[in-house]
Amino acid sequence: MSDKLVIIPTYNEKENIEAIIRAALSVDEAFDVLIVDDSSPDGTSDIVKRLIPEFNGRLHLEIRTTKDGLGRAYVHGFKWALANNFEYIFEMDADFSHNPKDLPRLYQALVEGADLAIGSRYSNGVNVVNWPMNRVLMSYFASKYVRVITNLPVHDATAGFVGYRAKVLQTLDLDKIQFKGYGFQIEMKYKTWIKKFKLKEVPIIFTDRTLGESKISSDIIGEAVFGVISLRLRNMFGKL
Ligand SMILES: Nc1nc2c(ncn2[C@@H]2O[C@H](COP(=O)(O)OP(=O)(O)OP(=O)(O)O)[C@@H](O)[C@H]2O)c(=O)[nH]1
Ligand SMILES: [Mg+2]
Repeated sequence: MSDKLVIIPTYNEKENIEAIIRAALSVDEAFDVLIVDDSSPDGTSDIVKRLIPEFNGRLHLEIRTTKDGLGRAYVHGFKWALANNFEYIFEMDADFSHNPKDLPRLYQALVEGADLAIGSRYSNGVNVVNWPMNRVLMSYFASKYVRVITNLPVHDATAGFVGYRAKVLQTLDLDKIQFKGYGFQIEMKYKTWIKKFKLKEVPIIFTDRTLGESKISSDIIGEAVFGVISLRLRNMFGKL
């Protein structure tokens, strides 16, 4: 087994799942892949099950019974990764917004001393392809907003293409991770930073999905907007 694991949460990704698995497992530095599927009604997990024998123990599947948000799916994946002794643990979407070919650069940042490597759209201008302008603006200003409220020294606070050293995930209290959607990405970075771990942004280009449907919703956005303020306040009062 490799010491590097890519966790991919899925909900109704039948159009993308086989191709993203093949792409992630064909990156040079052998990464294992864990799919965390929330019992997708479109049968995503059946496709994964069919592929498992082909990859000699490098492809793993965890199925959760209900759709419970990407944050919860990642926490499940993190616990699985720690229980299985992975040292380098990555988050990646199934929809090819994140290019699996960038995984080695995230990994390299961890090897060179970062505890959290962030695939960043905004460390070097705005590197987003095919997103409608309102999504780009919302995401860009969300990062600015997070920075103003929390001081978190990161240009892309909602980035979902990241890598952790295992010790970060061992240190954070995973059962206390509260947010389910975009807020989850902010919460993880903020908690990692206040524990004095080293964060490093690695520039990436983000491309909008071409297949399947987006799962973003207005309550996820609301959770993030108010959640950031509550994170800051709870930290001020020593409650994190
Ligand atoms: N297990 C699980 N995975 C989820 C859930 N919600 C989203 N995902 C997955 O998380 C990843 C990101 O979700 P997307 O729908 O692409 O969200 P997004 O990237 O904000 O939206 P788009 O940019 O419009 O695609 C994808 O791999 C989804 O299948 C969930 O509730 N449970
Ligand atoms: Mg997406």
